Amino acid sequence: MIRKILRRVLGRVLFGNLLRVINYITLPKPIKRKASVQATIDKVTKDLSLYQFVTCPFCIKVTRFMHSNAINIELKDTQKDDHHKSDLITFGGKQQVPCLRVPQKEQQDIWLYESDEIIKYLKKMF
Ligand SMILES: N[C@@H](CCC(=O)N[C@@H](CS)C(=O)NCC(=O)O)C(=O)O
Repeated sequence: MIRKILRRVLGRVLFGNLLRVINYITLPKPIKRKASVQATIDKVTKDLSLYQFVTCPFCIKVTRFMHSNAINIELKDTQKDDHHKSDLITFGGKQQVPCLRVPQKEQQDIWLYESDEIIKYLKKMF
């Protein structure tokens, strides 16, 4: 039983880290925009945050998309920081990552789960 759990956990850690390395060495170059256009986009994304952790394949999918499209969003690592993890559970509703937090001026923040939905949202935004 313990062996089984150990094997599963170790497998996940190894797979996650392998994916992380492959992602790092195959990262495409980000698109280059005019400085003024990039500044406008940065202004829009300045208050957004992505709850994630580095060995999560679904998070890598989203951060990779952000990287290639030069979308700068603050990353909040839920494995390294317990505050981020508890915020995600308390306000977002579940521990699942990736989750994009979109602050709203006069309403409750949007906590957007599901990597495909996050990418769709970012594509629509730009
Ligand atoms: N369908 C989701 C899957 C996300 C997912 O399974 N994330 C894992 C980490 S790789 C997770 O947060 N698991 C913990 C949980 O679901 O509570 C997506 O595409 O974002």
